[in-house]
Amino acid sequence: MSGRESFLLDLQRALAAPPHAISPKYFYDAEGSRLFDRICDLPEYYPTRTERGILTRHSREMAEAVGRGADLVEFGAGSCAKVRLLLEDLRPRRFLPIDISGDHLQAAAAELERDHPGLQVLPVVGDYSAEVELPPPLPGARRVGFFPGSTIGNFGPAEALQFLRRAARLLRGGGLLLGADLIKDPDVLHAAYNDAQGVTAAFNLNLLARANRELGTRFELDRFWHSAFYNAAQQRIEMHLVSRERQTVQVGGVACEWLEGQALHTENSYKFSIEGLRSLASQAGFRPGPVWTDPQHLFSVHWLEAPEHLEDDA
Ligand code: AVJ
Repeated sequence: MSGRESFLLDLQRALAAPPHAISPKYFYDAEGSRLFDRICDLPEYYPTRTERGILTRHSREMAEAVGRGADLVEFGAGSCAKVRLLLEDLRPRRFLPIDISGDHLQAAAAELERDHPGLQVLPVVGDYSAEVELPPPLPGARRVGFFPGSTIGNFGPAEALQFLRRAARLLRGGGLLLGADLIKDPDVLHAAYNDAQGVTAAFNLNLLARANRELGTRFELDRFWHSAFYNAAQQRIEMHLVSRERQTVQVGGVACEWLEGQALHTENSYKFSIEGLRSLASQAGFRPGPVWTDPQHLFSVHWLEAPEHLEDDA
């Protein structure tokens, strides 16, 4: 099925019946990727800046844990900006960035290769939350995963466990360098997803703008508002698109009704405790190693070793 077809079917399904939820992967067309890059520069959005600080400050220790000359795979590489902070110390033999946003990825990979002659960069366009086909491993190199940005927080607990189980299998004999956002003052979280300039709102609403571009729908963006709040019981930020009024929108020949105040759930962003994340990783078959964090304990980066022989290798 093409990307367009799956977007259409998923959107129709989300609008037809509760729970009215759609995967956040649909945020990332070219425009959405551009908006996300702008989010990363916002004063309120601490995760990117904080993680970059951690990677910069501790790259040498990370290289010691991870080992040099790896066959490095990044899940959801986007602009490939973060791996740059590690390359000098990590010195991987090859870099395989995986991302769903094809054009964005190809451009970023080309730039990276230009800036690092000698590094082999092989972009893989695909959905890392599903099974992706990777080129065969480099003979003699350990496969190491890099999953920064707390993108793992987009998964619910069961899906996160499933993702980590697959990653442990894919990376056995190597490991995973994983960024995870930490549980903190809800006011800080709230501000990070409700920025003053409205970039996060535009990012959220871009889901409907993208439908207009790709699916020929006629969503009027000003008839919806961006809602983002911290759900403390579930330890996650939730984002929703809420209808300001009662309305009907045609989606691929299906009339979709919105009641006033009806919400389409577009994203979860789970927050973690260091211990909670280590225990999840252990359950998935990893051996949790060193953890690096910032002085304010806003964000964490974990080295998770994937043993050669997994216990639940079924
Ligand atoms: C890319 C999933 C880590 O959850 O913070 C940013 C996405 N959504 N602002 C996050 C996002 C709204 C981001 N992740």
